[in-house]
Amino acid sequence: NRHRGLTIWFTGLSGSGKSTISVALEERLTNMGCRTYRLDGDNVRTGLNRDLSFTPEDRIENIRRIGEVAKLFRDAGVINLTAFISPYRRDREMARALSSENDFVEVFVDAPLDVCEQRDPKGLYKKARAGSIPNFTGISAPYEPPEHPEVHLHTADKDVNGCVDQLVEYLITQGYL
Ligand code: GGZ
Repeated sequence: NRHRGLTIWFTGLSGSGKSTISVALEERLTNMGCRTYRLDGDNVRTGLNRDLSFTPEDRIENIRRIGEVAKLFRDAGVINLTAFISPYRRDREMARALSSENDFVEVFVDAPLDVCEQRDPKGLYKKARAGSIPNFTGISAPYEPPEHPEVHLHTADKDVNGCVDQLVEYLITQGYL
C-alpha cells in the first residue's frame, strides 16, 4: 500500500475507547501494508512526557509535544495514530496547525460520560468521584468536544470492529488509502 504521512488524532474521555480502537485500526492498517506508529500514554507519558501531570498547563504541554512528534512521523511518511484525551479544542487545533491541508484526521471517540463511568476499566472514575484524583476529565476537569471532527465514532452504539470499518471506509473514500 502506498500512502503519505498522516496523523489520525483520537480524542475523547477516559474509557471512551481511544486506545482500543487505535490498536485495532493499527492492526488493520498494518495488514493492508501501511507503515504505522501509535502514540499513547503508555509510550509517551512514561517517557518523553514523564515530567508532566494533569494540570491544565501540563496537559497543554503534553499535547504540544505530541503534536510535534506526530509531525515528525508525518515527515517520515508514517501513518501515526495518537490516543490522548486532548481535552482542549485549542490544543487540538494547534496540533492540526502543524500539519498541511490534508494530513490530519481528527477522530471524536464519543461515548456519554455515564457510559465511560460504567466501563471504568481502571477504576479511575470511582477514585475521581471519591476525590482522590484531582483534575479528572469529565468529573473535575473539562472536556471540549470537537465541533467538526473528520470522523465521529459513537462507541456506545458500535463495537470496535464497526468503528474500525467506519474509519477505514473514511480513509478510502477520502483517498488516503
Ligand atoms: C484524566 C487521567 C488523570 C486525570 C490519570 N484526568 O483511561 P486512562 O487513564 O488509561 O487514560 C487516562 C490518561 C489520560 O492521559 P492523556 O495524556 O491522554 O491526557 S491529556 O490528553 O488530557 O493530557 C487516565 C489517566 O491518564 N489519568 N490522571 N486527572 N485522565
